[in-house]
Amino acid sequence: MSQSLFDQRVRALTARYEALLTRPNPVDPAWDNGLFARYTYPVITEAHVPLTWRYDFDPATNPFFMERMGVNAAFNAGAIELDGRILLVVRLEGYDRKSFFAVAESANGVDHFRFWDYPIVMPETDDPDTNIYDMRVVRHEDGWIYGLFCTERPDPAAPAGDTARATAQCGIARTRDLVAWERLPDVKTPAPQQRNVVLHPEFVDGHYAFYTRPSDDFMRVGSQSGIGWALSERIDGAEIGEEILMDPRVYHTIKEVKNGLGPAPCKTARGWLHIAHGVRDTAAGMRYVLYAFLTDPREPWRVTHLPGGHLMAPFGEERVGDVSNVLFCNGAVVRESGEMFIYYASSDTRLHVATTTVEKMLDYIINTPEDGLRSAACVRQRVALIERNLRLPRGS
Ligand code: M1P
Repeated sequence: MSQSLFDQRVRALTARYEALLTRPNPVDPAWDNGLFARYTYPVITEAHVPLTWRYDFDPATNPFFMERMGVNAAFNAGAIELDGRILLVVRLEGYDRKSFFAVAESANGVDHFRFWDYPIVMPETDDPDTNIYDMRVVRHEDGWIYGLFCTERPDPAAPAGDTARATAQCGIARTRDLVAWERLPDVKTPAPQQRNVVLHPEFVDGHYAFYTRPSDDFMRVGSQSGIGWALSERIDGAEIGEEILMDPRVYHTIKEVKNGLGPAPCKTARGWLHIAHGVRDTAAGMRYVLYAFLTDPREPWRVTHLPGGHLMAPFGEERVGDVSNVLFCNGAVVRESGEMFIYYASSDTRLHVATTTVEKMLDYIINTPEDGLRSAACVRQRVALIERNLRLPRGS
């Protein structure tokens, strides 16, 4: 390819990239449930990844200006507000299937997200990670910002020739600015595997407190029962003893097969507001939806309000992707105004935002009936609602 064709191609791709990054993201008019707004476009996709991370710009080594190192997906992001900007620690997955973290920044939290110059090079422990993903970013009252994430390695107990069996544990790193990260030892827990471990933002009885999701196996939680709660004296070499089961899996609900906490909970006047994911089995595979609940202000492991069913489920195009029928959330930001940004990924492929307020979320969580657990009980809840509505004076 001639130099001028090469330059033309660079200019065209750069222009297309800039148009994507500066595209406004209006509220999606197709969605209106009074609780949260969805937006027309995902906030981040693999196409938002800088061209310099994917292309070799040197005509001598890349004469056709072809993509050298593709990125397959951009999803499951941790989130934090820092100096008035919304920062996402996005899970990027290369064509090589390895996930890594990269920070993207936006002033308004719904569009114009732009990645920083380099992805995060996460330091390793003595036991190198094969894959790292799904960071929960937590500003702790000890002054540090922590990133808790899943570290995946081959299972040393796998039978010879089984190259797919993996183990999942919780990795921890801390930072002040999301640029320089200090890796701490992985959390030690009694369970064979852990994923979706989240650090509570405050000390509890002078201890660091963790939400856990113990599992017997990489994909299946087996005999383990749901979201747990546990304390550790230290964070540098955190070791969890007994886990209290705080939010169990329940037969024939949205969290029948497994569940896991999303972002660190946010403190409200009525208690700790949590977002989690629940998983059920279907003939087409597992379906992941998001749900919300409230826990006691002083005893954050004690659930006080748990609406039945999902808060969010895959909608429209969100249903389809690398792992279809999945919504997953590990990041949310609450601004001082009470505005809440829920960053959720669809089908392990792309990242979206939903916006609401803490006031609306509390109304939803406190006033939505709990799961009746049986068809008869659930239909009675609905009939009660209909009866109350029909007793109201009719509008003109
Ligand atoms: O593929 C859906 C999700 O599966 C896992 O979540 P969980 O451990 O709760 O099943 C994670 O690998 C997550 O990254 C992924 O989005």
